[in-house]
Amino acid sequence: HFLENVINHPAFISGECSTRFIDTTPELFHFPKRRDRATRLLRFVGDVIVNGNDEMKGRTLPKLPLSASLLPATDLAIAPPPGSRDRLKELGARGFAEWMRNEERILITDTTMRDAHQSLFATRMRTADMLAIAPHYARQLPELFSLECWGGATFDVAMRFLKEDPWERLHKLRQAAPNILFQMLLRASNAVGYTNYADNVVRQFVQQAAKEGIDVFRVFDSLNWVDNMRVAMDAVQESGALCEAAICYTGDIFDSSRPKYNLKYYVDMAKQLEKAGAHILGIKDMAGVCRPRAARALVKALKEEVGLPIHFHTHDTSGGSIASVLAMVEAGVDAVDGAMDSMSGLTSQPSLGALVAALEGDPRSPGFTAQKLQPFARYWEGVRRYYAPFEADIRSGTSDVYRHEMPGGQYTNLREQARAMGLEHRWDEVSQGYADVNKLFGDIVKVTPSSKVVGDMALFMVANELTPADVADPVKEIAFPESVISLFRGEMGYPADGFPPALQAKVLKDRKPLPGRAGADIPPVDLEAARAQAEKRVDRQINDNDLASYLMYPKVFADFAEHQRHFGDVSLVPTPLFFYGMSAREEVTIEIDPGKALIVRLIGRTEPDEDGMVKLFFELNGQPRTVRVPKKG
Ligand code: 3PY
Ligand code: ZN
Repeated sequence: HFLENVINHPAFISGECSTRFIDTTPELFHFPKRRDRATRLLRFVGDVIVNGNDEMKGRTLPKLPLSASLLPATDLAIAPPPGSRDRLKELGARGFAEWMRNEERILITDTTMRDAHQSLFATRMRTADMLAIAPHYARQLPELFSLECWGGATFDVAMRFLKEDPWERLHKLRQAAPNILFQMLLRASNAVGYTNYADNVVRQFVQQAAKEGIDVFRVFDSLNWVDNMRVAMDAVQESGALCEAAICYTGDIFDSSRPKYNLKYYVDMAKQLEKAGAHILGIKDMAGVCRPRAARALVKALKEEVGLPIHFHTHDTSGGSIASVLAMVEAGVDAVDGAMDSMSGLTSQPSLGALVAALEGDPRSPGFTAQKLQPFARYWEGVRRYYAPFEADIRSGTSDVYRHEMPGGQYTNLREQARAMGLEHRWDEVSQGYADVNKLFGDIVKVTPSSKVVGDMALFMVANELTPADVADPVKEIAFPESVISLFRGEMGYPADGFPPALQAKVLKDRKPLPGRAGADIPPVDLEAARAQAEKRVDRQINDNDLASYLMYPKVFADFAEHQRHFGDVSLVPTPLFFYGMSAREEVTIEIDPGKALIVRLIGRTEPDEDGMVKLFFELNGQPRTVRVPKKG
């Protein structure tokens, strides 16, 4: 290819090339993309075969080989019918919200591609598994309100652990399902990160996400502080997308021992969000603690006091969430979240099949039958098996969640953190610690990132054998984790009633808390300077999506870019091959473009030579290829 490039180059043909021609003509090194891609992907596959996927270190592998999951039978040659996204385009955001309020059908969000896997298997679901089924959703389930498929922890995990580009995921899904609203979870000033960003970084992020196809932004603040939501909410409204501003539900409105989270607290917050321009009001019950009686009372009060359509999100951690959803439906909620049966329950959302079946024949039925969901549930069941090593070892729901209030989306991730610290066998202490820390911190709203801080502190206490009394003791020296210092400094905002002053003083020592909103204090980032810095770091030009990734997670983005340079776009590799490699004589197809496939067959391998290199013999689309891989460790 190099020689071909040289002899075809116009400078070479015209004889204008000097002896430095090769040094000064970088395009000579641009080889046909496909071969380059194949080489890099084979290098990746070879590495997994020889060294295993880093992600699987120390985990129990499922029984191999895993069979491919069965897709629904859909005629993909037929164009998708109009769906909720077409309605948004027709009516605009306000008109759409008005339509929602007037619609008798209950509107349904499927969270399978975001919160369900975040909550069940530590956010590890890969793009390939979503992309395969997306065109089936577009054709068979156009009645859905939305697909929650982006944001929350998926952004970070995609780059950090799965080595794939979250923007590419969004872009490809958008092409595959153009008619259904795409919904993301946005942590307001924390965007998709764990601490407040500069206001202009939050704005840039929202603009890019809307441009790439997000239609509904569920915006929340981890301490329910509306002032900290305004920048993100304004940016969403400017983009033309639907701004769903959420109240995070904590405690129990009927628990008189915790009066700060009473009905008035939520109604007041909802009114503030309405005033701030929300199109939809979200009730985000991230831990799944909103019981049916509270659900009914809450929707009734909110319907009386605010004019927005209401969208309920909960988790099934207790096992009782479907009762809360049905109570809300009866009380007049407009939209609810659920997950496909095989991706529901436990710390995930309640089952959509059960919900739809419960409403069959009801005036509020969503407009499709539970039966229609079965092929989707079957597909996801097969996919879920690929990720078995990431699942928490839990057999049932637990109503203990009413005590610890751990968000469903955090549960498996915190267990992962505990595992990484060698503390998984002390999980009971960690969950008790979580409840204790909440009390120490003044009974706060716990959702990312405040929940992450509570989790960090609980792990810290277990690892260091600290009791709540030790933490509160003003004379006992404690080197608090960074995230705890950051929380008490107000870097993630403040709860309505502030933090307990004695503990705040102990945590901060001589540091001063921020006087107001962190975003007002953080100077705007010079975006072009950041772009130049990122380009230098990854040694290539970057686009606006890359810039947003870099601004969120500079190191994670740089590491991911390095992986990509070496191994190519590994999101294309089928999940069983990605995690578990392949055995001799096995044949796997990697679809690198629609209709373009690499058929990879492993013929054999050598033992490591004296330099530790293993030779792997493949057949790639029938042609022999050898890959040399260093054996690690
Ligand atoms: C997230 O922010 O990732 C959450 O899922 C919060 O519930
Ligand atoms: Zn959730």
